[in-house]
Amino acid sequence: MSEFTLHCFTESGNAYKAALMLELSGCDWSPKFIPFFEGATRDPAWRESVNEMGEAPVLEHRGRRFTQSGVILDYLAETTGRYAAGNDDETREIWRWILFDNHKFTSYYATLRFLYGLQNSGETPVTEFLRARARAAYAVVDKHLAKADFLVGAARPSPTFRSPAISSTRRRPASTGRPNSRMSRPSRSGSPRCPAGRRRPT
Ligand SMILES: N[C@@H](CCC(=O)N[C@@H](CS)C(=O)NCC(=O)O)C(=O)O
Repeated sequence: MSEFTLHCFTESGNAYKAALMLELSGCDWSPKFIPFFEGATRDPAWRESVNEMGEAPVLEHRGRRFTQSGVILDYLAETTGRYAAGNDDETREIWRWILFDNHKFTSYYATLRFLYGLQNSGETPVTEFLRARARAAYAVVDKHLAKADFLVGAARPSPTFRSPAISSTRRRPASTGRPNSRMSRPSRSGSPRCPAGRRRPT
């Protein structure tokens, strides 16, 4: 059994943040597939036993359970010592970008991607609203990255965990809708496949 278990599904950008961090940190981990599109996270029993908030991702480690991608990244950085903040100022900087990510990219970009890319809503006033805000958020990040290699910790030998967080929302164009492979499909043995984090994300 792996040391870490990540409840996830492949279309989830928030799960991807945690999966990427686990891979980059060299953790011994395995995915536990959430049948999200069959409504698993709305099931009261799932909420009772896995996450009362009804969201992916969920990380299990040594009998403890963690939810919220930012908290999961924070826990992994603390536990592994990889990509951690070097001081209090960096900690605050990381949380500043984590909160920006959760607000702007998850609520605007991820919702746009869900409606337009996965549900094929077509262009609507709602998608236009979301796209304008997502573009504005990307512009903020692009402007910051024009001056630095990483959002936080540019001068350090390795980036902080802020990078896995943002990378999940930057990994695909907005209009993706094609089925993806790794975290969603059972393998031949019946267990979910492990995301191949060392390969390029699609
Ligand atoms: N703030 C949360 C957002 C998690 C989230 O929205 N996850 C999506 C999948 S990517 C989900 O499970 N949504 C279910 C819902 O909102 O009902 C995090 O960063 O982990």
